[in-house]
Amino acid sequence: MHTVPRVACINDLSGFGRCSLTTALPVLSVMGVQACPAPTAVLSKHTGFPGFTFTDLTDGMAAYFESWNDLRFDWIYSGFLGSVDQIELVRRFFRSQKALNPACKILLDPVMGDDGKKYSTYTKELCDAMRQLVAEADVITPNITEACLLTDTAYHGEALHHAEAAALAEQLMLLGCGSVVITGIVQENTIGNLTYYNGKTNFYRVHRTECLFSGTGDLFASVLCGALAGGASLNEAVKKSGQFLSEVTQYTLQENTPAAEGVLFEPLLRKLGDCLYE
Ligand code: PXL
Repeated sequence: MHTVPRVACINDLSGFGRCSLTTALPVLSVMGVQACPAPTAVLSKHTGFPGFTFTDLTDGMAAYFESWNDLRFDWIYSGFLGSVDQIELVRRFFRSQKALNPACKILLDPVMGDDGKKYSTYTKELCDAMRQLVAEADVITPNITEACLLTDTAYHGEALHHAEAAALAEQLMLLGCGSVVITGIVQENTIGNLTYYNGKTNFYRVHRTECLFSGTGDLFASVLCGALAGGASLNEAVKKSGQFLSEVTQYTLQENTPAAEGVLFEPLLRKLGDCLYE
């Protein structure tokens, strides 16, 4: 591992709305990790706002990744991907980095939808391609909507018993990934994240806020990535991410800002730097 862990962050850059790269970069930096962005698209605002512009960057991505073949990454963190071609380019990048450095680990957040609905950009072909990409990952972080889409399971809301979530995680493992974190499992006034690793499940629950803010999945995966790249175990990393998300959503709720603007993580970001390389 590098003295400062090095992470390739494959995600879109949305100019407004606190998601994808504008979340990943500050979070990883404050956690003592070098974040190297590979933008998949540039949007003026995320897709939850009317009138956003979208510039697809697929055409430049092969050369971009090619120019990184003289670098070694400790982790690759991949998020929003907008086309089947892009998924294929990312799959090749995963493989070339693993060939260069077998210790390189992959965190794949299969950003496909939320709250029972696919994002407008998500077609059946994209779902199929994402399923194949999951097979390459060491850790995946689907929410319940994404877990259902990936496993062709009917979605019945965010409330799941432990056994139902564990069964979903087992289905996801069959796709070929190394471990699973299912995020956003609601149980009464708590929200939990279930890990499945080495045949064992763990469930971490925190206090739940009533409001759904956009970008929480990106924030969760970014903190998880920072902790993992810093050497935390999967269970430690999930605990830390869940606790941070709980604090930040409670703070955001108090401030009463529009949900589409995302969670106000900036005033609390410093807290993530308090326990570097635990
Ligand atoms: O937070 C997920 C996400 C990432 N990237 C873009 C989005 C969204 C959610 O709406 O629009 C561009």
